[in-house]
Amino acid sequence: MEQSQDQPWTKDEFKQHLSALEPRYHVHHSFHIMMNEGKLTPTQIRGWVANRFYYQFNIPIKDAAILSNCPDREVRRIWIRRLIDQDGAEGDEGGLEAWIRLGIACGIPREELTSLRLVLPAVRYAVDAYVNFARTRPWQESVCASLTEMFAPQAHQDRLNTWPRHYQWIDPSGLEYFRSRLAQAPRDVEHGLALTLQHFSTRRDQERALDILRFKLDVLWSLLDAVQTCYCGTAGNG
Ligand code: AHQ
Repeated sequence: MEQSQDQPWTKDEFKQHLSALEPRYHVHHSFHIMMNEGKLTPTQIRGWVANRFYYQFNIPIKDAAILSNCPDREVRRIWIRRLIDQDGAEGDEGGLEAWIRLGIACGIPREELTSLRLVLPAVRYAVDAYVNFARTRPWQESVCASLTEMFAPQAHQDRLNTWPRHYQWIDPSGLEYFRSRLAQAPRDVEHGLALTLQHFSTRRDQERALDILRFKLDVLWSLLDAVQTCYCGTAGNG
């Protein structure tokens, strides 16, 4: 029987619609493809690391905004793990420090990376749009926006598989951040997806969830557009 346009999708159907947005994920951006094919120069790699640091730097700020908007203690006590993963805790330097070490391994001194001097205007604009979204939208919408990470484990694995071969000038110890996300991202996605499937229950809400994920996919895509335009002299693959 033809499903009516306002009939909610089942959870499986909803998850399939979210996953169907994968082709818009930034691993398919020409900059990322060139990266995995070993075609980037040290300057282009450093440009990506320095600009992606602005995204990484803002992840815990974004997650703190979600916590501040969320009245549900059960959600907060799990979501707070994300801040600790990035900011670190006793005995664990955390993801931001690991990304700084990636920068040092690629030849970017700690102070130069953390000064944010290398961050491009369009990267700042895209990342700030994501943080402001998390500050101003209901926490459930920001949880949904984090689900681009459904597609991230393959991105991290690709880097671990290709950088040591293609970029032998980078000390492999600098790749620790990618290794750390192989376990953390699926754990985070399991929680974020369960919340999204639970809180976006009408068909209208579910369609809104797809719009939110498209917005976040555009944030990641436009970050690479800016890096490619600046460091490769060409726009992305549209
Ligand atoms: O390292 C990444 C990370 O910690 C997060 C958190 C999550 C969010 O809350 O939006 N998204 C995300 C992502 C990370 N790394 C990106 C990459 O390609 O290395 C992928 C990115 C994402 O898919 O949103």
